[in-house]
Amino acid sequence: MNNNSFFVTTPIYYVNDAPHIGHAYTSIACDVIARFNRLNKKKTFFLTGTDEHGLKIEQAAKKKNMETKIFVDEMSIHFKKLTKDLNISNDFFIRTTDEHHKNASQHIWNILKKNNQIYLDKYRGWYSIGDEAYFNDDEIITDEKTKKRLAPSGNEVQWVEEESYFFKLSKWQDKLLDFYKKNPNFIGPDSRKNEVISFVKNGLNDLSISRTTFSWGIEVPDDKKHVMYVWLDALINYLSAIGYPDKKYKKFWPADVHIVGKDIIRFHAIYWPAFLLAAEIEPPKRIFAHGWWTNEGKKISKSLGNIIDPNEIIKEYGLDTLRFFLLREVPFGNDGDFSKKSLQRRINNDLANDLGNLVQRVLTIINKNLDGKLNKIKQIKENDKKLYEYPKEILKKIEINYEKQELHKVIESIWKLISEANKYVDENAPWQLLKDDKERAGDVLNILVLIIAKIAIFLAPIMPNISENILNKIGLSIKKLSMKDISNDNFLNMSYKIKKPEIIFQKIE
Ligand code: ME8
Repeated sequence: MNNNSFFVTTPIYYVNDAPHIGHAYTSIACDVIARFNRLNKKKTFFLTGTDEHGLKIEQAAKKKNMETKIFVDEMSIHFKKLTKDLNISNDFFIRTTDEHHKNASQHIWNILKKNNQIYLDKYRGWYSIGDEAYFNDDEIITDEKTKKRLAPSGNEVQWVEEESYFFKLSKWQDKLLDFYKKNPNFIGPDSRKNEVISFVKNGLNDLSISRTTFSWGIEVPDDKKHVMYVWLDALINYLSAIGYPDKKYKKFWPADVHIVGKDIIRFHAIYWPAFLLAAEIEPPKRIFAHGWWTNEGKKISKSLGNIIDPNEIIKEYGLDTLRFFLLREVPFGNDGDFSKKSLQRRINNDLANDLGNLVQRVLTIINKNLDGKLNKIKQIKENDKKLYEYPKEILKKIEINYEKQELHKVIESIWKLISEANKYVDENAPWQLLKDDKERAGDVLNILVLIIAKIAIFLAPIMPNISENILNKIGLSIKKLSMKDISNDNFLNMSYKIKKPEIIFQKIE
């Protein structure tokens, strides 16, 4: 693996239903991480896609009276369209019904078999189609009213008894614990890490990895009666998408980070490294599980009829606003509640008052009073230094925040910079200086333009359109800039005339 490469993934989403704000959240977070790494000059590969096999999807197609393949083809398009609607910069969109993916999955199966990791037996136990997961007796809850048996997620479980291939997961318990110890950054945030480790410490059962009672899956090599368990098939997408089994997959493998929701941490932090170690493939470097969004305090679910369609929010408030809100409102890793009230508060305070106001007043003064012209800064005074050096100071911190997926801290740092810049405007009162000391006024305003450009560079991964819009007003484009320019003070185009800015963020009454 190339040291300068970076590989980030979203989960691949089930196509049984239309995408909603939860899917948008993970994809946007990964997009921000991918865009930052590209701006930081890493050779980046950003993967997303759809998970198209399994009983849940077969049943969803049946419900619609559609042939399963036609159904998944149609549903996958909605997810692909969402990546466009969200301005997601993915390098590839994998579908698990792709031929190449099927071959890669069978290839791994054969290696596991050759390595004596698989045996044939009979599965007797609980299965939740909603979760596509097996559960132990002690995990099952009985609903007092309906007497139905439920998985911890609330999904109903069914009793399954059928011939099945098993993966010798129990054998990996100690090796996994050892792996977590040697790789302390493997699971983030820490709260999730502790949860996973205590689950593994409680003991692992061998895992059923094939089914015989339905056929919508990847065939098990040499045993056509069986299809692979959908999670084995699904996890392999992270390898097949970058070319596995061809050696070229090593250009990006091991993945730098798989970003997932907390609902699927167990599959990623336990099953996935166990499968990989058993197949003698290096596990990914890190799994990060983010929290869960509710809608105005309630669980988001179809039966409650409170699914949030990201496109409706985009239509009402704008795409970059949504991207910003999701990452600003809740520390990445924690649960969050989506409400229009908090969205509007963020727009009025953070975007209109802080960012919008800064850009607006500085560029307007230059446009009105200096004929839009910039000059080289003549003298940096003592009281300029704090603001002038601030971007360089936070760059290192922001890089570390990105490495730990502390996306909310990235935004916090940028907003401290914005607040410093606004304070500097107030303290230096350039409108007054224009009357008293024109040269000093020019310096103050040019320092501010430089700072605004750097704010826009910092914002580019999070709000790509807004950032480009700001940069364009000062004759720049992100296409010609990188994170390195945060430490560079000479990239402003002095022959450019600052345009009169239009209002970037409208306050909401
Ligand atoms: O689990 N809040 O697919 P899936 C936050 N196919 N994130 C949410 C969310 C919410 N309310 N709802 C969904 C699968 N998500 C498997 C993955 S990967 C090899 C296979 C996001 O369609 C979150 O990232 O059920 C969650 O983990 C994912 O969507 C689940 O998507």
